[in-house]
This record gives sequence, C-alpha cells and structure tokens, in this order.
Amino acid sequence: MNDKIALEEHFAIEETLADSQVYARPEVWETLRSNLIDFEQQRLEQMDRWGTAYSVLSLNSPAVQGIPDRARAVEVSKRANDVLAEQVQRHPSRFGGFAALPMQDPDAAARELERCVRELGFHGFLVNGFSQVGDAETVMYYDAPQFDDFWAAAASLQKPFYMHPRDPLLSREPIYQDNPWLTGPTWAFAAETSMHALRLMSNGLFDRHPKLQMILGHFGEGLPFNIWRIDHILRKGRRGMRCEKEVGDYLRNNTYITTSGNFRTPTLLSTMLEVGSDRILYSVDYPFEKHEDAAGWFDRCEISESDRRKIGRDNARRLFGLE
Ligand code: GRE
Ligand code: ZN
Repeated sequence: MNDKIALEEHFAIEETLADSQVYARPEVWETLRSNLIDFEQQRLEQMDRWGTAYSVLSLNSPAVQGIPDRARAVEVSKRANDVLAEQVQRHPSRFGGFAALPMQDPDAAARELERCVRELGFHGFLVNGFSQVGDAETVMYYDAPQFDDFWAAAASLQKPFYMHPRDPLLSREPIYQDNPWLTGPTWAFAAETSMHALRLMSNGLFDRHPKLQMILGHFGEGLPFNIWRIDHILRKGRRGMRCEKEVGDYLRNNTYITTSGNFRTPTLLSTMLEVGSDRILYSVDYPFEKHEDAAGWFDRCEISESDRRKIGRDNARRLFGLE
C-alpha cells in the first residue's frame, strides 16, 4: 500500500535530543540521532520507499514533559513547535504536526495548543505521559482538577490528542530497580501509559467532553487485550470510580489505537475484534522503529483490502479532516 498515513513519527531539537540517547546502544545512537534531527533526507526517503505518503510528526520523549522548570518548558515547547511548523510549511503534502505542550503550566499549554492549531495548522497535540513540575520528583497526571480548563480548551478545538509513553521515575517505581531491561519500550512504557489512559477514562474526562478523542500507540498499550476483564471486575463493584460509563465504552468511542512499534497480526486481529477496524490507524514510530518492519508487515498481513485501506489511510483522513 503506497499512500499510507503514519502518526507516531518523531523528531528532536537540540534541547531534547539527549533524552533519546538512553534508549540506544552506542553503536546505533549516531544513526538514531541523525534520523531524529533530519526531516528532508532519510525521513522522506524512507517514507517514499515504504509507502507512507503523509506523516504526522511529534517531538521525542519525554522532552517537554521532563522539564520541571515551567518557564523553560514553555520556551522549549514553543521552539519545537516552530521548528515543526517550518517543516510542515515546506512540505504540506508530506508532513503534519502534533504540538508539544508545557503541561507544567496548564494555562500556557492551552494557549500554545490554540496557537499550534489556529496559526500553525497542527492536527492536535502529543503528550509524553506525566509532567515533572517544579522539581524532578513532583509529577502530575492530567486527570487532576487543575487541568479542567485545559481540557475544555482542548476539546473545543475538536482535534485529537496522542497519549505517548515515557518511563516512570525509577525513584518512585522500585519494581524496575536492577531490572533496566524491563524499562522503556520493553514493558514500562506500556504499563505507565495504559495506566495514565485508564486514569483519564475512569475519572470522567470523556463524560465531560464526549467528543474528545485520545490516540494510543503500540496497539493501545495492551488495553484491548484486558478490557473485558477491567469491566468484568468493575461491574462487581465500582470502588468510587468517577465516570459514568464502562471503561470499554471510552475505549470504543473516545480512543483510536495505532500499530506503532507493534507489528503483529494476532494482536491486530484481536484489536479489530475488540474495537473494530474503524478505530485502528497505521503508524511506524520512526526513527525508533523501521518503516521496513512496519510496512513489510502491514502491507501483507492477512486482513481484507477494505480493512487495510481503512487502517492504512482512510481512518486517519477522517480523523484529521484531510482531503
Ligand atoms: C518512542 O518515543 O516511541 C520511543 C522512545 C524510546 C525508545 C523507543 C521508542 O522514546 O519507541
Ligand atoms: Zn513513539
């Protein structure tokens, strides 16, 4: 399939580049580094070669979410969004943008999102999990009441947001200590990100904003596989849960799920059975993942051509209002 749309595709700026270095062995860092700061060479070549017509780009992780100083978080997000806007302007038919936001300052985040959508033409925002605020050990999750106005502003723009992984703070998660191989994309990303998504759902964010749409990568960070059990248990007792519907209702009505970094047919089929092929979107996770692996799998996996069109392109066109 040669006209795919991909939407978990990352770049870095000087100020955020080093955040990605811990995830690369020294011998692959040079390549990852050069791919993260490149827009017009390797990135477009790989898209052309493996049939991605359009990529929605976002900053690397944790980037702005890992900057405890509010003023600096605001400054770095603006710089990243300006760099991205310039590339989108140069290649409007190839690149779109998700805003990076300084969630450390919810008012500033709402204003920056407005600027990015109204003036820069971005498709929404991508946030790398919780934000560190004030000092490195203080964390904020976005179901907290101080984000109510931010979410109202975000919902009024009628654009989706991507809840993207970051690692938990090891100082607060002793279970990862001495087991570094289980951090990052192996497991910690999915555990952290699925939990944050569950907090948003079960604290009523989507009751307050029923049209708001969240995108989850990596086949929903495991949620489709566990959604029956989550609701099965909660039906026996809600234990103070602060939402009106079942968690599965938010997964089926307020969530889109991408294939980023998880190129596996049984997982795709299970997700199709759980949420339907209208809510699944092709993505790569470049440059952390290869177009070759994503497209080499997706273009040939055993689904109907009608589902391949939806997942590879048409669902994203509809979600972002692309012609
Ligand atoms: C990502 O942003 O998706 C990512 C990282 C680091 C390692 C792997 C990965 O930020 O997929
Ligand atoms: Zn990613």
